Amino acid sequence: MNTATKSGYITIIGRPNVGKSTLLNHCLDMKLSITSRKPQTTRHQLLGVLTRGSCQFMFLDTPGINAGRKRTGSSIERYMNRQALSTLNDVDVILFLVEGTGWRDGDATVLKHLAKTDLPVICVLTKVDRVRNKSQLLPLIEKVASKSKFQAIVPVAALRNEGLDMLLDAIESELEEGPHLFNADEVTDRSTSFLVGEMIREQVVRQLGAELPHRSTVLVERFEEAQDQTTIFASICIERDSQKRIVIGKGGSRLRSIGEAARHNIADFLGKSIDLRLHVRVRSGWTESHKHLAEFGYK
Ligand SMILES: Nc1nc2c(ncn2[C@@H]2O[C@H](COP(=O)(O)OP(=O)(O)OP(=O)(O)O)[C@@H](O)[C@H]2O)c(=O)[nH]1
Ligand SMILES: [Mg+2]
Repeated sequence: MNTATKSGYITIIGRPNVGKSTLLNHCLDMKLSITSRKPQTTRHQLLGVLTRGSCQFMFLDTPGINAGRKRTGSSIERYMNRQALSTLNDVDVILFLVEGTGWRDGDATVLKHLAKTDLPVICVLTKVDRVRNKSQLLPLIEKVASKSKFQAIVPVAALRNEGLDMLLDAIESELEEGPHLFNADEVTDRSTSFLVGEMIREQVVRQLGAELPHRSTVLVERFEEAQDQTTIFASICIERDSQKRIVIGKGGSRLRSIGEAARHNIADFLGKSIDLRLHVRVRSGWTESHKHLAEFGYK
């Protein structure tokens, strides 16, 4: 009998909004990473562990890589690119995500970074449920194949759980024998407080207009445990006083709606009743200040 186990780190890389976090969540069959229709939703590296039979997949979800912002970008944008690119030095397999609806300039930017490594790269064509005529995928597969050497090119529709087993098989065949580093029931190394903060930020990103989400962050201050309920105190931090009324909304309606949706997801995740006390605070210039970035966990 062959009792050898396999394990390895797999980074999920691609331009913003290509479907990285959704792919991670559907591979894990749980909502670990936050997602939205807006680009630049993910800000931090996030480990998600899947143990399937004798193989342990240690996925790293990453922020979308942006082009040409090295000098002009804000501190937070540079932080996000670093979070993604730094994974390229430390993994066994790279998943390079491209939308099944077509190749874009942003994909070429990401591919340039991949050219610097000689790790195995699997190209994942995402959201193929949006491609009505599947024969349209063939020209894209040919185009992608002509750009670089990929171990495999795998179409998936993560939202419908299509293509995921094939993808996992392709990854597994690239991984070497090795011990499992996590227990089978462990999913991440991130703290509850980090995950709770992300679930609140997800609603900020989803419920506020285009600009504000990038100018705000969430600070989880403390948990108070009672017998049948946990009270969580957290703040949404913004840059300017004038943004306060947008976050709070008419008669507090927006803040209530953000809090209610986040509370629901947090209660689901923790499997217990939650009271969420949400405040809005102004920290001017936090996206530019190294001190504030560090305080908010952007190290
Ligand atoms: N139709 C369809 N939509 C998808 C699929 N996968 C992701 N999406 C949608 O694409 C949008 C972006 O998904 P995310 O998973 O947040 O993308 P991301 O690459 O993590 O984005 P950033 O973190 O901002 O870089 C969301 O609205 C998802 O619901 C899919 O398989 N099919
Ligand atoms: Mg994401």
